[in-house]
Amino acid sequence: HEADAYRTDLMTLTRHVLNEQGRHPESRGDFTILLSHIVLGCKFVASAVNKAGLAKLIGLAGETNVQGEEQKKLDVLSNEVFVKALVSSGRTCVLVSEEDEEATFVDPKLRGKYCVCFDPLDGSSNIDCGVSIGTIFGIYMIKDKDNVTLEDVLQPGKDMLAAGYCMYGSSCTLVLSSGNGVNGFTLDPSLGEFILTHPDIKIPKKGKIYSVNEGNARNWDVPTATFVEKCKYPQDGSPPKSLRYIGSMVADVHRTLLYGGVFLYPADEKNPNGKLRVLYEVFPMSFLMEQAGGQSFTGKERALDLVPTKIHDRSPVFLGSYDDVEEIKALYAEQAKAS
Ligand code: P6P
Repeated sequence: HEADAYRTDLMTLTRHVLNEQGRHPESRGDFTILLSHIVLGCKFVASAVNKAGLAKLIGLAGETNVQGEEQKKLDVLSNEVFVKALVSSGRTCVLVSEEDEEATFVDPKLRGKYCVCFDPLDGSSNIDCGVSIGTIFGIYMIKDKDNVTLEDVLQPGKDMLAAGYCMYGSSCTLVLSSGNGVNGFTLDPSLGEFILTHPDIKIPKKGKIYSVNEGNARNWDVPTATFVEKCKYPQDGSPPKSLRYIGSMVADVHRTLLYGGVFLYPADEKNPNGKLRVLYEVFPMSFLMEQAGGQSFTGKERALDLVPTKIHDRSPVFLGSYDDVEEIKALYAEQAKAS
């Protein structure tokens, strides 16, 4: 009967979060309600993304649909869905979205105590060729509920309460941490529920994969160029590492988390702060990496120690297996000493 018990004892995301809430007896369940609204957004986007290819086929996505209305682009649609879900949760007060130039301050009547920074559909340029894309989010607690300002979303990443991503690929996988380790859930479309499939994810201490856009090699600084060279031509007789680069952050980070290795988006002469955004790409992924036993570095400091000055700030990022990032930190320390 063991097998039957397993099949009926489904650990859903909702149950898992309620269990986490149980760790905080004083909690009124606000965080649980907030997460349930984020999950609702993810389910909607998963369904829309899965239809995107079909929609394009029958002339819906990005063109006029049968009623002749201009069909919204998927990232615009996803952003609207998340903003509406987060506002209607009644648990948020400031929202930062990759799609919106300015932060959204929730109407005081609907305000809660959380700030959410998110990229509703990261990597959306990859939709048409079927490459996995995703939603990335990070959650802060506001500092003073009677005085809500932009400072509430310009906190260092180490003050994030929770972070996660939802990857829309061959299956829909939601990876989440609220500070007690990392758990992965897979959407069972027949139930409409996220089921715990990857409990307590830990990233391998060292990996055999490096993930970077080699097309930028001409502009790299010495430490990055040296690290990549060592991946290809190891000095210690170890086999060369494999290069895996999907070009969709959620997919590259998810592979790094499960298989180990290191993902790099370095600074270069063209982009002195790299390309990836601090609040809704670098911080959430760095939070998850640390919670899974890995680490994340900007070239100058621990990524989560960074204090953003503007909501769309960028930062270079080197994240993944603990030992691999240590190697990169040593190369940057050498450069700092030499300069
Ligand atoms: P590049 C996608 O456009 C994105 O924002 C991330 O998802 C991805 O990691 C990165 O940009 C890819 O950038 O310059 O290598 O195409």
